This record gives sequence, structure tokens and C-alpha cells, in this order.
Amino acid sequence: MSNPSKPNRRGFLKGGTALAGLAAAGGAKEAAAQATNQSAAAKKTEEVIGYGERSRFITSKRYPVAGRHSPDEFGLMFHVLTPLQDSVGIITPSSLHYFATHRGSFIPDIDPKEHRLMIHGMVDRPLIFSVDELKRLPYVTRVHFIECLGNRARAADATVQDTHGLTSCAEWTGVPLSLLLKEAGVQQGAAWIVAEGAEEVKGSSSIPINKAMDDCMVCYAMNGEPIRPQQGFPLRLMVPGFEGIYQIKYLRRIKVVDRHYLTYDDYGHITADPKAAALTNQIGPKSVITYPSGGHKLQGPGFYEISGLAWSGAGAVRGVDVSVNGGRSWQAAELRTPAYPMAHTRFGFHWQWDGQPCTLMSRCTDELGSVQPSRQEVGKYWNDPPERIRVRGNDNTIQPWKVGADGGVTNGLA
Ligand SMILES: Nc1nc2c(c(=O)[nH]1)N[C@H]1C(S)=C(S)[C@@H](COP(=O)(O)O)O[C@H]1N2
Ligand SMILES: [Mo]
Repeated sequence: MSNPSKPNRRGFLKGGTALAGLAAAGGAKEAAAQATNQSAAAKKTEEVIGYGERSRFITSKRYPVAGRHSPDEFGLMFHVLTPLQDSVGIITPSSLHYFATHRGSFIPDIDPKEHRLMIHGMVDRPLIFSVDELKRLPYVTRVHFIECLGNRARAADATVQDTHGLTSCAEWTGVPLSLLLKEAGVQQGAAWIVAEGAEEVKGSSSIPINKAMDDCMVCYAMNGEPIRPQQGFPLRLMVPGFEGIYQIKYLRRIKVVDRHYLTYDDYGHITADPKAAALTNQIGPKSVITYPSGGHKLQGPGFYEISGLAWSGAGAVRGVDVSVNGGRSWQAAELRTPAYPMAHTRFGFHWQWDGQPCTLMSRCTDELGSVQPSRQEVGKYWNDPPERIRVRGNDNTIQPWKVGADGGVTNGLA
């Protein structure tokens, strides 16, 4: 804000520069050169302060899952992993949020002014919203994790980025879906919704109407700014606690229907075995130690603060236990952040390393009292032979990290 009683400081400075330029040489050439310098300076200012960047000494990066390059030779994007080994707190920076496309896709370049969301099907009043119209409505802001069903630890994985990097957590802002559905007037007999994205492969998923009316959000912002294109700009459906594939990006259509629709993307995520099918929509109680984890190196015996993340699709994290002896005994860790429902929660644990080889583990209990299982427990449940345990649905099994006598940390599944 300028103060009208004082001379305009910017105008004053500009005038001064112009006079100085004239006095020095008076040539048109010099004036032109000066103008160029000024616009270069303005551009530099814009670059340096317009939109921030991190220190050049910080190199933490996402990378694609093994064997699936992103972008591939056609420019399609697949699955890209968050560097959880470097994570602190619970918010994943937007630039490091994992991203995934169901079948490989170009990230669409959507003009938000052109974009529309249609709500139709079994409703009294089909509605079409522009992004600006949605932004006029009452909104909520919540912290939620997203996790892909493909987030499963393999013995060959070296780091926690490889074993668990297909989950991230952000602050999401949007309109409650229930508000939009009530506005449209859901008809008797409606049982599901089908949500569809705008990109060329039209990612879509079926969601039960009770979940849609409960806590789903039509989001337009993430971590304090418009959602990034890789995360679904300009609109994304948030289905808290459900596996990633339900969180429809580039949301353009919600159809209210009377049954579960077998969409292109639901296919492959549902199975004829109801026991397994029930495991594929809601993420189970899960946790992982992010420090120290695979690839870290401890600098000799002494004090270390074990740090990790815990989450559950069923609600808030109630507690986390840590074992420093491969699961023979467990001790309660401290929760270091608020335990928001369906959000990553940071835990910490004081540890004196005696220099002996050992195995570190963490185990989450959620607000329902459900406890994260070990791989052995899951294998027993499915009657798998111990050497060939196959985790069906969401892999929420306990992750062991082995600490060697040299302080090197490796995957305990290997
Ligand atoms: N429109 C659309 N929405 C989508 C997808 C997609 O390919 N298209 N991929 C889904 C999958 S498989 C996951 S795991 C999550 C990933 O969300 P993110 O890319 O923001 O991390 O988005 C889901 N929503
Ligand atoms: Mo996914």
C-alpha cells in the first residue's frame, strides 16, 4: 500500500535512474542497454523470489518404481516413489508427493476455466460446476495420506523409498462431497457412485454411497496452493483411508448409480474371493521406520532417535510399538504429531545402540484397536508356506530393518 502523503518512492527512484543515465552519456544505445539490464534484473528477481526453491545442497528426489520408467518413451507416467528416508514431520512436500496413474497416462494440461464437474445419474437435479463455483461453497481442510495398493515391500528392495514410497500425506482443501450430493438430491435406491477423471484413459472407480456421504471431499487445493497437475489439477476426489485408486484425479464426473459398476479400473482391483476383495479398499493399520532405514549408516554405538510414520485407513493412529530385537519384545514409541484420522502420524523412540547387529521394527495400532500384522501372521492366515508368503490386498505387514555390526542398515526381508 502506498502512502499518498509521501512522494511515490518507486517513481522517485525511477526518475533518478533515468536522469543519471542521461547525464552519463545521453545516447539512445546506452538507454536501450539499461532497459535490457533492468528487464533482465526484473526477470532474475522473479526467478529468485517469485516461487521458492530449496538449497542446492539438498538432493532428496522421487524416482520411478523399478522396471517402469516415467516418463516412458511415449511420455506416459506410471508410478513414482516418495523419498521417505528423508522425511520429517507428516506433510510430504508437494514436489515430493508420490504419484501414480492406473494404466500409464499423460499428465493432462487442464485450463481450470474450461474444466467442469458434472453430478448426474440417480439424482433429482443433475448439476454442473465450474471450479470457481465450487470455490464459493463451504469447504474443509484436512490432512490425509494416500497410498497405492502397489505399495508392497519386496526382499530385493534396498530402501524405504522402494518398500514404502507409494504413500504420501498432504493437507487437502475442498468441498464435502455430501454437500454436493445433497444439493443434487440423491434418489431412493442409489447405492454407489462412479467417479471419473478427465484424462485420456478416464481413470474411474466405484465408491459406496455411504462412504461418499461420509467424509469424501472434492479437493482443489493441496498444501496451501492449487493441487499440482501430477496430483489431479484442478479437481480431485479425496476418499479418506481408501486405497489410492479411489482418489480420482482430474475429477470431471460423478454418476450416482444403484450397483457396483465394473469400471476399467475396478477390474483387476476386485476379485471373486470376497475375503480378499474386502482387503482392497480400506488401508489397514500400517507403519514403517524411516530412520534408520535401508541405505542409512550409523556412525558407531550410542544414542539414536528412531523415527517413523504410522497410518490407518480406519481412523487415527492410537499408538506405535517399536522393537529393537527383531520382535522379541516391544516398547511404546511416542507420537510426535497430532494423530489425525486417515493421516500419517510421526512417531519417535529413544534408542541406545550397543554396536551389536540387531533388527528394528515398528507396529501400529489404530483407534479401532486393529494391530498391524507381521508377514508370518499373514502367511499363517492364508496357509502360505513360510518361504512363499503372498500378501493379498493391501500389504500392511511389519517392515524389519537389519542393523549390521558396521552400522549399515539393510532390508530385513532379504
Ligand atoms: N484420473 C485418475 N485418477 C487417479 C489415477 C489415474 O490414473 N487417473 N491413479 C490412481 C492411483 S492408482 C493412485 S495410487 C492415486 C495416486 O495419487 P497421486 O498420484 O496423487 O499420488 O491416484 C489415483 N487416481
Ligand atoms: Mo495406485
